[in-house]
Amino acid sequence: MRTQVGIVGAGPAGLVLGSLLARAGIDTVVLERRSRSYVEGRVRAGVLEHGTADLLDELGVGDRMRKEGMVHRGIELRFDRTGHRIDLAGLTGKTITVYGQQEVVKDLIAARLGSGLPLEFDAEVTAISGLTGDQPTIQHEGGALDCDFVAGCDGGHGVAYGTVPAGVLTRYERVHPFAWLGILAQAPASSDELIYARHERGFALHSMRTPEIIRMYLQVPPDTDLADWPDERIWTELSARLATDAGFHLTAGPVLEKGVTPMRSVVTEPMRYGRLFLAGDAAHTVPPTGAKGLNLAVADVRVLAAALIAHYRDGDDRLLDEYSARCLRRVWRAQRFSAWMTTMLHRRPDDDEFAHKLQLAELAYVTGSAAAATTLAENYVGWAVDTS
Ligand code: FAS
Ligand code: PHB
Repeated sequence: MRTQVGIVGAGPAGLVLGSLLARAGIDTVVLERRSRSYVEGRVRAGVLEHGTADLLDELGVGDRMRKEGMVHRGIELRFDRTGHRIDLAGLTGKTITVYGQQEVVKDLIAARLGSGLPLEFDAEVTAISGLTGDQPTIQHEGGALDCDFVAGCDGGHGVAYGTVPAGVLTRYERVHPFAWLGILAQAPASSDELIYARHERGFALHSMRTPEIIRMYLQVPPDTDLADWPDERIWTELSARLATDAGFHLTAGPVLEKGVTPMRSVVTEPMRYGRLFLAGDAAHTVPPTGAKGLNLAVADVRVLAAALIAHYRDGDDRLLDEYSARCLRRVWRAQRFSAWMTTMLHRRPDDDEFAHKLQLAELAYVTGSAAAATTLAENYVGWAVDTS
């Protein structure tokens, strides 16, 4: 087979890139290791930045998001048994949309298959060659795909990164001394907005997918075994960490899905090698505290799509040459914000009492100062993507 852009991975990065390029008449093939049902069943991110939601509308895949997604104008930071609202819309004029990543992926897959564009499931990419030439080849379970460019959108455990010779790329990594135990449960949301709670026992997050399905997370040790966390224990711990003097009540319900996500911060530099462009989690991972993961992936491919379109339409490679530096400025900005949110809200095992007091002082400042709250709000709702 042959195409102009070979895309490895059918997550948000690969699917949004395929959609952006299709709109410009550029041929792509998306190769996905897993089955369609597996990809559509993965429960991951839940918060769409303002710009991400608008892009899905632009791509013609926003209808269900606008119907089923929930527009939120604020979030709550909870500490010392008291809630403090951050007025995202009042401070930035922007909102976020709560709509599960798996729903975004379903909408993008349906649109791609509906338009008859090639999307191969169960087609694991095993090798990529010729990246320093002008005709790379992607080897996958179904055969070989010749292309002009390869987009490595294969996530944090993909193959693209490994096809680059040792010593060319630099990986900056921080492994955090905790993980998130996440559950999806059939229960009405106990709050209209997201609650990020800092508690002596550890961090907790109350989010949701629909008014009847809630998504919640608990900070747990990194080596946590799910078998040690029966539903009863999860609900008890969540209630303890979210408790307030005003008498907050967390409504429990049947747990539909649970999993433990390790907490890592990773950045790969540069995000390009010859004809290979890394995008999304293939290039970087952020702790989910700042709700940046999916949104960063979308921002990367918006720049990559603009660059590829300029190449094919005008023979102009300026944006391709600037791709990595442009994306990395945004990636490190998101890393800083995610690290700040994570440090402010999580209990590190080696923290001393002074560190705990500093955390509380930080939270009191962020919720007590318009300037500090604006800092959080403008990063949380997301920044415009410059593709000029
Ligand atoms: P993805 O990982 O989504 O997609 C990569 C795709 O490439 C996958 O479908 C994979 O099967 C495929 N692939 C891999 N190797 C391949 C190969 N050799 N050949 C072909 N295909 C291959 N972010 C948040 O903001 N909030 C959260 O709560 C949150 N929770 C998360 C929980 C988990 C368990 C994980 C792993 C991530 C979570 N994230 C969260 C981050 C997540 O949302 C990512 O940022 C987002 O999926 C990034 O999208 P992609 O870059 O497209 O990568
Ligand atoms: C989610 O709803 O899955 C979610 C929301 C906010 C986060 C992380 C995850 O920061």
